[in-house]
Amino acid sequence: MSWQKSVVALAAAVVLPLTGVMAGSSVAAAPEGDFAAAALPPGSPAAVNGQLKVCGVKLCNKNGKQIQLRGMSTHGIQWYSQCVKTASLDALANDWKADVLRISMYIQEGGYESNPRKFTDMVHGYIEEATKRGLYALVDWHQLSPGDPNHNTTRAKTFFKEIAQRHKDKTNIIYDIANEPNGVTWSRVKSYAEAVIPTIRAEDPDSLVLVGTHGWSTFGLSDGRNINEVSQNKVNASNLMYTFHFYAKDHRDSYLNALRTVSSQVPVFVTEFGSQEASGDGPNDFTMANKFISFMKEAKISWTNWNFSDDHRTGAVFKSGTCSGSSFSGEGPLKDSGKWVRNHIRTADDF
Ligand code: IDC
Repeated sequence: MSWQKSVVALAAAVVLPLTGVMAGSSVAAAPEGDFAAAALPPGSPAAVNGQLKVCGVKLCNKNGKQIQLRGMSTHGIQWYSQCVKTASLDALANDWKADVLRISMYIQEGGYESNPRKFTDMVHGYIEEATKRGLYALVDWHQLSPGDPNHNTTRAKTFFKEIAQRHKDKTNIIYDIANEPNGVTWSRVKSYAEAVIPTIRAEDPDSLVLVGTHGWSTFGLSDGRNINEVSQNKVNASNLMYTFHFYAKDHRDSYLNALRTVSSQVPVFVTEFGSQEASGDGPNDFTMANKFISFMKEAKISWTNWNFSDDHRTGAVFKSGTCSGSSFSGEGPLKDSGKWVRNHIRTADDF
């Protein structure tokens, strides 16, 4: 494929060393405009599909064709930036043939709130790296604890305003404004979304925005709520999808049934899932995970898997120690979950 050749050429001429991105230092010091505005390689997933648009309860590309995107989520970039570098991103684009990179920026736990400038610049850098490789860049505002996204509304507006201002001319940005609301009602999540989305749309009016749902993005199921609460009280915004997360070993058929129901009611993007327990660890259940994968394929539900790191847990795709090296292609560096998900990403796209 021609875009892969251009990716190789581009990789050889990387303008912004990723080590700088990781340290946040040289990027932060760079003057405005030094963020080499990357172009999408012709024929790449993001070039072929262009600006995404919600069509009914599905996701459509620029031509109005229903599509499914598949890819990986980083681990928290405050902990595992060493896994998001030239060689690993090349493997994700060229060997895994992914369509989308979810950039997981925690807010607490040593994330954004501890150094907004540094983390915003890291995200700018990763967006350019995703763009060079023809991937969609899914910017994940990874609030988790506290679970009420309103705790971070002011920070979210500041962050997303700058991200949208800088990248509004790109067609491959997806904004995920709340990773996993929890211990909070749906109406509180809805108010948060309605406060933050106008900030993004003021800069980037046609963008695709995702919002997490209550109960750790389970449409309230994990909080013991009725999953119809969302469809009965939708966020007042267009071009919006709701997110659903599952961990197959723990969540099983009841969550699969919930996903079937909610995805027939509203547009759904699965921004996080694993084949293990909800801890992202423990035994894989590939039989159950395959049931979810088949359904998402049939319903054209886009997904990103957790996670693209060498953390010791079973849900991290790389074996421990992989990220300090430069070999990320093939099955060699992968744990079982990595082999499994790479196979599910490599199969032919539907666009
Ligand atoms: C886990 C990380 C782990 C970290 C923990 C708390 O793997 O290293 O200590 O978060 O931040 C989610 C969350 C995601 C979790 C993941 C696995 O979005 O942050 O990652 N998970 O537990 N929801 C369900 C599972």
